Amino acid sequence: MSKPLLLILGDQLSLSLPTLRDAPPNAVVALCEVAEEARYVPHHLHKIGLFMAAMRHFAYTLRDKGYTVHYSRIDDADNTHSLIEEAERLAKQYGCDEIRVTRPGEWRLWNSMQQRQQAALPWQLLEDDRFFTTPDDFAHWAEGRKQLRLEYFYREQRKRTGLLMEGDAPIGGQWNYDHDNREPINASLSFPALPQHGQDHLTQQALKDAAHYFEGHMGSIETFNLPVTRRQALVDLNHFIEHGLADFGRYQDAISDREPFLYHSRLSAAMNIGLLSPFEVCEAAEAHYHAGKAPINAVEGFIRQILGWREYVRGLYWTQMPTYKQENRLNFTRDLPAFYWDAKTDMRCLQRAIQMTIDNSYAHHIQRLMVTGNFALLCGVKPEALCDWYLAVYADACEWVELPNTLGMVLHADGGLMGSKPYCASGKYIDKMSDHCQHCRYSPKEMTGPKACPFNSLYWHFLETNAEQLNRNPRMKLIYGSLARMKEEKREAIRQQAEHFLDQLSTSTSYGQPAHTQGYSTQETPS
Ligand code: FAD
Ligand code: DLZ
Ligand code: SF4
Repeated sequence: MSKPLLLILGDQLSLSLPTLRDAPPNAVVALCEVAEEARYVPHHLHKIGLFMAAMRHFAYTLRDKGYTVHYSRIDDADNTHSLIEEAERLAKQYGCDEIRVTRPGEWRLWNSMQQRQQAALPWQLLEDDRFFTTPDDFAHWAEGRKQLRLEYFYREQRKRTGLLMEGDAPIGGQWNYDHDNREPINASLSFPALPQHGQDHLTQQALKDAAHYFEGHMGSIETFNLPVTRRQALVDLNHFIEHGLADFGRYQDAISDREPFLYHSRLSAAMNIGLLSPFEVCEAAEAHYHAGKAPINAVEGFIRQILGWREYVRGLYWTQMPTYKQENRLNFTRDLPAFYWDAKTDMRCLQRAIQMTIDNSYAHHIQRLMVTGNFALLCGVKPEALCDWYLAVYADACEWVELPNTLGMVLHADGGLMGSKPYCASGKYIDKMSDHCQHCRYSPKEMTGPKACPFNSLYWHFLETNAEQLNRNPRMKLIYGSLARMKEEKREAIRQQAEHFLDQLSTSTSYGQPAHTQGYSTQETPS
C-alpha cells in the first residue's frame, strides 16, 4: 500500500481539503512553518502571526480527528525553512513514497511542485475544490471571448449556483444594484465593533514567535485581533451577517478618516486561509435576505464580491500566469514611495489608509483601490514594487487574489483584462467619498499652488502622459474631451505642478523598501 505524505499549506486549513480526502490510515500529514514564506516579501507581523497561530490550531484539530501529524515549527533545529525541501525531508524521514498536495495559492510553488511530479519521490497535485469554479472552468468560460468581463462571468455563476435566483431570473429583477451602493458616510452613522477574540496559549506563543523571528517587519502584535480558528471565524461571520450586512451595500464605496472597517465583513483572511468556505459565507448572506433582514442591494453587492470578483480574479490568475506577472503595459518605472512603509506623509488620505494598514494589516477595498492604489497609478509606480507591497502588508494577501487586483485593477498593467478602464481619480473623488480632506493641509479644490491637492495635478498629468494608450478607450472619451478643451496655459501650469511634485517624490531621502525590512538573509535564522 502506498504511504503518502499529505502536505497542508498555510492557506489550506479546511477539513474538506482534497488532500485529506481518501487518506489511507498510514498517511502522515505535514504542516510546515518556514522562514522563506515569511520573508520572500516582508510580511506584516499580523499576517505571519495569523498563519502560525492558525496552522498550530489546525494541527491540533487534525490530531483530535485521529490523523498522524508532523508539525515543523519555525524554531525546530532541523527545519530547512523551504516548503518544498521540508516536505521532501519529512517524506524521507517517515518512509513515504509520494507527496500529495492541493493546488497552492501561488504559481511559483505550483511550478516547483509540478516539476517534481515525475521525480523519484513524486508529487501528486490535486485540484482545489474549495472555490465555486476551477481554473479549467474559467478557461472554458473565457474560450473564444473577445473581451473578458466580470459582469458576464458573474451572471453565469449566479445561474450555475442558483444564488439569489428565482428560476432563470435574478431575484428583484436586476443582476446588479451598484447604483444604490455609492453613498458617502455621514457623521450620524455608527459602525459595528468587531468581535474581540480571546488569545489562548497557542495563539499567544505564535504571536510571540512571529515578533521574535521577524522583528522589524511592519506592525505590532499588540493590536492583533484576527480569527485563528474555525470557531472564531464563525463568530466573525455571524457578527457581520447580523450587524454589518444590511448596510454593506449603501456604504460599500465610502471612506472614513477614523473607522477602518465600516460595514465591511473583514472575512477575507479567514476565507483565504480556509477557515471559512465561500459557499457558507454566500449562503449565510442569502438566508439573511430571505429572512427579510437585509435589502437586496446589500446582499447582491456582497455576494457579487465573492461569487463574482473573488472567483474571477482567481480564474484570471491561473489562466494568465506566469506571463501576467511580467505585464507593465503603461511602462511604469517609479519606485514605491518610502511612506508606504511608515505612513509619514502629509497627504491625509494616504496617511490614514497606510496607518490603518500598519495597525490592522487591513484596509478596505476602496482604500486599497482609490487611495493607495490610485496614488501609485497616478505616479507611475512599477508593478513589481506595488505588488510586493500589497502582498506583504495585508493579512488576506495571497498572490492569486492580490496580483490581478494590483497589477490589473489598480495599475491597468494588463491592458484591460481586469478592468475596462483605469480607476484613476482626482482629489475631488476622495473628497466626495470621505471626510479626509477637512483634516488635510491640502485643498481638493485647488489645482496648482502650495495648497493644491497633489491628486489633482497628478490626475491630469497621468491622462496626458498616457494618452497614447488610453485616449481611444470609449470609456475615457469624455475625460479626454475635457483635457482637449483645457487652455494650454492651464495645462502647462498643471504639468509643472505635477512634475515638481514627482521630482520631490523621487529625490527625497530613501525610496523603495526601508532599511529595516531589507536584507532578510542577514536576519537571525530561527534555530
Ligand atoms: P468585503 O468588502 O466585506 O467583501 C467581501 C468579500 O468579497 C471579501 O472578503 C473578499 O473575499 C471578496 N472580495 C471583495 N472584493 C474583491 C476583489 N476585488 N477581489 C477578490 N475578492 C474580493 N483581497 C484579498 O482577499 N486578498 C488580497 O490580497 C487582495 N489584494 C487587493 C489589492 C488591491 C490593490 C485591491 C484594490 C484589492 C485587493 N483585494 C484583495 C480585494 C479586496 O480589497 C479585499 O478582498 C477586501 O478589502 C477584504 O476585506 P473584507 O473581507 O472586509 O471585504
Ligand atoms: C504567507 C505564509 C507565511 C507567512 N508562512 C507560511 C508558512 O510558514 N507555511 C506555509 O505553508 N505557508 C505560509 N504562508 C503562505 C505561503 O506563502 C503560500 O502563499 C501558500 O502556502 C500557498 O498555498
Ligand atoms: Fe487626500 Fe488631497 Fe484630500 Fe488631502 S486634499 S486628503 S491629499 S484627496
